[in-house]
Amino acid sequence: MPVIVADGSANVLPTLTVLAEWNGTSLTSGYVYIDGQYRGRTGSTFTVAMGTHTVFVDNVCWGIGNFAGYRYTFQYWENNSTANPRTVTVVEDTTIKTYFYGKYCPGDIDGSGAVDSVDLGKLGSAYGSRPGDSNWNSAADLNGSGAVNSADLGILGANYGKVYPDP
Ligand SMILES: [Ca+2]
Repeated sequence: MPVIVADGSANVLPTLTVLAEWNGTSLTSGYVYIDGQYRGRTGSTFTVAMGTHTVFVDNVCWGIGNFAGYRYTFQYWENNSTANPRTVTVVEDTTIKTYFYGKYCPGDIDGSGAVDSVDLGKLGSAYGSRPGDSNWNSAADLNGSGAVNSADLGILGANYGKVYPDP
């Protein structure tokens, strides 16, 4: 539903819903940026000004809940575009969808297939960050909590030395 602006004017803001999917399952752990600002997770609906916007979905995110340990990589949008960020013109309530590729590889921040010192370095660089921070790295948020902290270090430590061959 459109949202009435609470300033007494008759302006009505349209909404933009950003969905994500892997293998037919909706993904709610992707990080959505609209016009460069972090707005929230995939699967959410955001109000935007009428007009053209850039939408970026973080290239890597980790599953949450039943999908913990799955590293998701951006693939393409529903229109087959791989542009990320992409441009979307919103004149009415609009839904766009992105498709990710998922792989079970807990701790493998850089997607190399092994959990090693490179991953530890990346976690260290992003430690303490949240989306929007200059040192934020969604790939280092191993539990998809929206923060890189000791819980992520624990996951990395528990999986250190593991190797995940490509299927
Ligand atoms: Ca985390």
